[in-house]
Amino acid sequence: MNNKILAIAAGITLATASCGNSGKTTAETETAETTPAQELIARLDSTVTSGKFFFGHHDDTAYGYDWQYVDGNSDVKRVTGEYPGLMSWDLGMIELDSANNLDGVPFSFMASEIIKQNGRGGINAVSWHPRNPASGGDSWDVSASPLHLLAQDSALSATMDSWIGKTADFISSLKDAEGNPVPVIFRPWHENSGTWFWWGTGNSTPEEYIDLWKRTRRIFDEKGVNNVVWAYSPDKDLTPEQYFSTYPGDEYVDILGTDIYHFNGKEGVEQYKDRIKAQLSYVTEEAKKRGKIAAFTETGLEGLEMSDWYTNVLLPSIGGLDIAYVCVWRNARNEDKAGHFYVPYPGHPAEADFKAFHDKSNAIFVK
Ligand code: BMA
Repeated sequence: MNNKILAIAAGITLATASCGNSGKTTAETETAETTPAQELIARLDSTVTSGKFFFGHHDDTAYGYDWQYVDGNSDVKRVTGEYPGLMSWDLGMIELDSANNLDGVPFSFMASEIIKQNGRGGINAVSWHPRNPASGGDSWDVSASPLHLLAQDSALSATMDSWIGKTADFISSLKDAEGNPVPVIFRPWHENSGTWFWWGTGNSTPEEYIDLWKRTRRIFDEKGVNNVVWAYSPDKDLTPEQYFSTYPGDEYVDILGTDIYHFNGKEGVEQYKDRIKAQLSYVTEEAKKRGKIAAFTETGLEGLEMSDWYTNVLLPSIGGLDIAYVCVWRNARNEDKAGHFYVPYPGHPAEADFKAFHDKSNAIFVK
């Protein structure tokens, strides 16, 4: 824990801004107020210190295996009795002023669920799968590489700025009933070490990628957004050198994360465990050295074909790692995307195991 976090945890206001002071504007630096982002950082840090971690689920209250938009519903809650401690959401399509995100979740619904989750003592994380601003395709369309073009193409650059601005406006609009900004973890430009996104490897140089982060931070800072905790989350199988080759820098990032999925069911267990051990060991170590938080930003076994996955695969894989949260991906409605779910629903064979994970582990869920 660095001194800044200690000071915040102790409720002491700070005289100077330093690395990772997300969204701290000049005015705030002068008055040395603790920002909502700093409060969330301190909370995440004390969570790690206590040996606990938030359990996260993407789009938790929007839809589940066999339902959608039922007030208060959640597959996690149906099985465990509680909501996940962290809810994850995605801003893809906000850049086009769409009413709904890429998976159909209305942004108005998302905003109210983020506020509700904050009200129950939970936390929220937000990713972003934006369209490809050069081709008009989706995040996975790598037929054009906008990051190679940004420096020369002023129209494209203006589009990029306005798109980032829309995410900043959405996030800064999140306020509780008293009008206080609700802090969120923002995890833009994720899985960039993979080749599947237009901002990823093969479609950008490390320099261009880092510039994109700096651009993103500049736009948020210019707007005075003070409720963002910034998460960096490349994908699996990276040496520390590779992981840090696209790292924007300690002044731009608060959370060192990584996305690692479990593939190939039972046969893939060892590979999954090895991948976690190899990467999250140095990620947690580096986070400590730099006064940052570490997190397992995305994971899961699609379709949960192993009924003991939570207690026998996930838990032992992350045991002993100082991470603030682990987040699994969404339970798509089976009729929309068959078999695309990561937590059990009532009646699924992994139900009892997930309940045991809830009851007996240090994972944080909320009422
Ligand atoms: C992927 C899948 C897609 C979804 C995308 C963005 O992992 O779940 O169906 O559209 O994430 O949420």
